[in-house]
Amino acid sequence: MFTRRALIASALAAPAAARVDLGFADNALRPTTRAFPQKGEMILQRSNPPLLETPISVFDAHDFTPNDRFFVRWHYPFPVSIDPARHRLRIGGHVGKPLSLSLADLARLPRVSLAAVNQCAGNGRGLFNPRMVGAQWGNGAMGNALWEGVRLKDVLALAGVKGGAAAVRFGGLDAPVNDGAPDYEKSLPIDHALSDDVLIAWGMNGQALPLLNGFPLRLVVPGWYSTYWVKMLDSITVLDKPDAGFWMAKAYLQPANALADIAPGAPAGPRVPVSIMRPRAIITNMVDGAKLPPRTFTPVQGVALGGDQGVKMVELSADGGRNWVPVQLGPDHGRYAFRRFRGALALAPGRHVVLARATNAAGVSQPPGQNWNPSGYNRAGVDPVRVEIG
Ligand SMILES: Nc1nc2c(c(=O)[nH]1)N[C@H]1C(S)=C(S)[C@@H](COP(=O)(O)O)O[C@H]1N2
Ligand SMILES: [Mo]
Repeated sequence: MFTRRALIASALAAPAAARVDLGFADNALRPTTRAFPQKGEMILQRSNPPLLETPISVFDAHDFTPNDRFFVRWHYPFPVSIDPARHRLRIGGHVGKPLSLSLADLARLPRVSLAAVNQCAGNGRGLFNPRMVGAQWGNGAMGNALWEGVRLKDVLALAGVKGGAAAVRFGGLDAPVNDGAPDYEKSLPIDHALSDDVLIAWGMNGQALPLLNGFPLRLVVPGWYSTYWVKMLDSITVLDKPDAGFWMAKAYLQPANALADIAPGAPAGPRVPVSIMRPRAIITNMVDGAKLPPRTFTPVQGVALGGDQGVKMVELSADGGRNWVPVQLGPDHGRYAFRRFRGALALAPGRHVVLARATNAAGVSQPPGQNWNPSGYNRAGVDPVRVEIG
């Protein structure tokens, strides 16, 4: 006698027995677009609000990522027409004198320029295994630019930060789609906000910021993930207690340990806001799965970042990490910038896995495996590149 459940089970048994092979590599479909204003060819992750990724080949050709190839990430819709003459930056909260500053007001302060890597906290999320929800970035949600503007601390001094300040919160012109969704606001602890290297920038690689990268003003927080680099900056609020808002207290949290990792499926445990980037080396002249012609020495080049410290060393391995050889580093544009590297490996015909590993000036290096976490933040492990010679 058949129960209903048994009938269903037997009906499913036959088709489920055959293997389904769709014949395409996971994450292989990466369409590009040239449709976005002030942008050249970009990998399209999402059109609205835009998520545009920089093709890795762009990093292979430049120390400074060109503005028209620089990645783009927005959570919410933003104005697509901005009159810089009418833009105002409001500074309020726990200050002596609330201010509303024009771009001309800001330009009267001492000017600073600084090279720094802007990297999404989710850069490389699409390379984790198992995968998690969120934008399936490859390693192109990052870029290096020369940022020009003024020091945040000089702007805060104009308003006069009162004693007992705990944090500084930043907001931009973009706004949530749904009623009640929290405005995109991020904050820095007061000591960090008052440090020398945090900038309010209007310039990027000698030009105005592209609109998609935050025209006319953005925060630059060197060494920290770009979730803090608030674009189209129009409000700064000094807080007398830590920011309890959604984007600080509920979003962009990672496991509270050095590598921000847990075993896939393990309980999340205590979490802290993402902050300082970790050292990474990304090979840019060969893609994973490449077939390459045999050569005595196969060139391996790429870009490295050190987090909030300079890059001290990049090493290559072609034997699974048993032996590492240091490679030559390119020009030093400062501790927060990309450092390009160039080396070579003697690779015999056949299959190889090429590894590149960065170490920063504080001696922090990349772990061999992936630092998996449920949101796919802070990817820090060595990214293996599989190649076939011959
Ligand atoms: N106003 C505003 N600023 C923002 C965001 C945003 O959604 N709105 N996203 C942040 C995140 S998560 C990233 S990764 C960077 C991306 O900077 P970019 O688009 O200039 O590359 O912007 C940051 N600043
Ligand atoms: Mo991001």
